[in-house]
Amino acid sequence: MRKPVSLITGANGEIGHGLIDYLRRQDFHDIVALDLNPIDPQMQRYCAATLTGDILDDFLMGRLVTEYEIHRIYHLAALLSTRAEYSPETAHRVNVEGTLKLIRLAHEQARWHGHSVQFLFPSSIAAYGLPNADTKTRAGRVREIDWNFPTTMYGCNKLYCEHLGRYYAQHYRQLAAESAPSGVDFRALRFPGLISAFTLPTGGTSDFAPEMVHAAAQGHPYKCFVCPEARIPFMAMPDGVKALILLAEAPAEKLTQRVYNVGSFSPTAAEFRTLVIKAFPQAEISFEPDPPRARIIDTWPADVDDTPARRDWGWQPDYDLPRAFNEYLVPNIVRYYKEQKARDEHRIHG
Ligand code: AKB
Repeated sequence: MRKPVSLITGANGEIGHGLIDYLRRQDFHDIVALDLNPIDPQMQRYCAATLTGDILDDFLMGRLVTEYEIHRIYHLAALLSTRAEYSPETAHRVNVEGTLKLIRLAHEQARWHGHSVQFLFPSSIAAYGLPNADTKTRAGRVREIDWNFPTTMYGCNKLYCEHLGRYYAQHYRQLAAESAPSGVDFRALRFPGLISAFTLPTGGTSDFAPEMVHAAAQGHPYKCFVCPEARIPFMAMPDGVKALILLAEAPAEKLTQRVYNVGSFSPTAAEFRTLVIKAFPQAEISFEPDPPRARIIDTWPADVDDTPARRDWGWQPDYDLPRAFNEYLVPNIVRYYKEQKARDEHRIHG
């Protein structure tokens, strides 16, 4: 009798670190962690199994079906917005074809063990596309159905996968002689820019905020690639993990939609810089906008309306901007780099 497990793809990424750190404290499913790179040794101890491989590898997908009884999938593997612009076709393969392979895995698993498989999908504010700064300002807090005109390959990928998941959840093989539910319980969040105290982002356009605070904590000068007035929604990583768990645990009958906004705080880059300087007075932070990347940020909303998430499954962020800095980011980042410096010195001097 195989034990039910939760599969986490992209487990070595920013959300993966936070999610495994949360799940290890819960007596829920065993964790199977999958990533293109070896799983962080610090996290391996919390996982029943760790796999290194590519979600595009059909042989690996076959192994997952035969070796595990998967009841929940957190599909975190993706190429983020900036990286995806340098390799749009690769991004499509990973972000779309990879997601379809995981949805089909969920479908096959559901047929095998007879239970629906929850598929938690991190969509993004990149699914929105506002045409210019004035419209962005007037639009204010956008709803899920507003401005779904993404201008990045990553945003197009995320929006399409939202529809793919909704198709499997609600319309799968609708013309079949004996139409039966797919067994895929797809649930998606449109995450804002997530900021972790313990990991640095790679390849995102919202990375300017975490990059700024991590550079300041290390005493490195930072040239911000967006304009001072650039404003998008952000969230402290613990709230990102909280939203995933709350959505996963929400009774199906409470959900009125498959895709939810979740919001927390929406500072301008200049406001964020002010808080970083307050925490690290010696920080050298300048603005040197990179026009193409700055233009992407201008297409993302200034803020999101997360009323449906609050109404349907009790979403409520724990961290506003001051608390995110004072209680999460600054104390943890300072400790993280102090411990890293001690590790480096120990490695050099023994
Ligand atoms: C990115 O910047 O690409 C991501 C996102 C906002 O989804 N962090």
